[in-house]
Amino acid sequence: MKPHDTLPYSELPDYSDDERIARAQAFYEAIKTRRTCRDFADTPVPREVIETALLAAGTAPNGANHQPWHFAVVESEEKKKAIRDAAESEEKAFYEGKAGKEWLEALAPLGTDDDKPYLETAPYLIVIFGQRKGGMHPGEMKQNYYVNESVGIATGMLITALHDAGLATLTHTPNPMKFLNEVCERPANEKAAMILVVGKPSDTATIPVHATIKKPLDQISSWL
Ligand code: IYR
Repeated sequence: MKPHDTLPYSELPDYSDDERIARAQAFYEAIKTRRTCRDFADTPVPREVIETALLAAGTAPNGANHQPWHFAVVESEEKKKAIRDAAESEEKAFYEGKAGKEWLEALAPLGTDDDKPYLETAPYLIVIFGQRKGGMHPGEMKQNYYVNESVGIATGMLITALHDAGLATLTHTPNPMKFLNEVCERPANEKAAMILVVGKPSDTATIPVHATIKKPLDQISSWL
């Protein structure tokens, strides 16, 4: 192995325990107000907010630091319509039976259906692709590692950054998503993971009560 360069681990602030507790609490209070939104306003959002949130997502831990993701930011009316049309026809088949009874029953309290007007109304659709091959540098076609995990973490950080900037999101996963390569002009080594719909909620947006019920700590964790 060649020796590699290192830097001191110095950027993490050394809070007191009390500060850490207060900060953890404040972050929880802020993030627990995040809600999936299914009714967006067409109000524009500055591109710079999206760019900076994408830079934040791009700092996510990932396999071999190959950063195996691509974020296609769709803002043109024409592309948004193409995505809506294709997604709605996939979703129609899903809701008309492809999903199966158990899945449709699980979704009933969310009130979702195959009508997805927000795919055209929201100012941005960020189509998130995982790169099966790539590497760190442009033009490389190396094997990438832990692509799904890396993309999942980056997406979580993107949602968190956008929420912190006061924007609502919706994770949308039409199935299958192959059509997104063509609409977003992405190569075959990339696979769409999801569409993140981004914008401001409409004045009349609502949330299903079902979605507000979160498992308590003793159900989501154990201490060994
Ligand atoms: N992709 C569909 C269905 C859907 C599936 C799950 I699991 C959800 O939590 C919500 C929706 C849709 O977008 O309607």
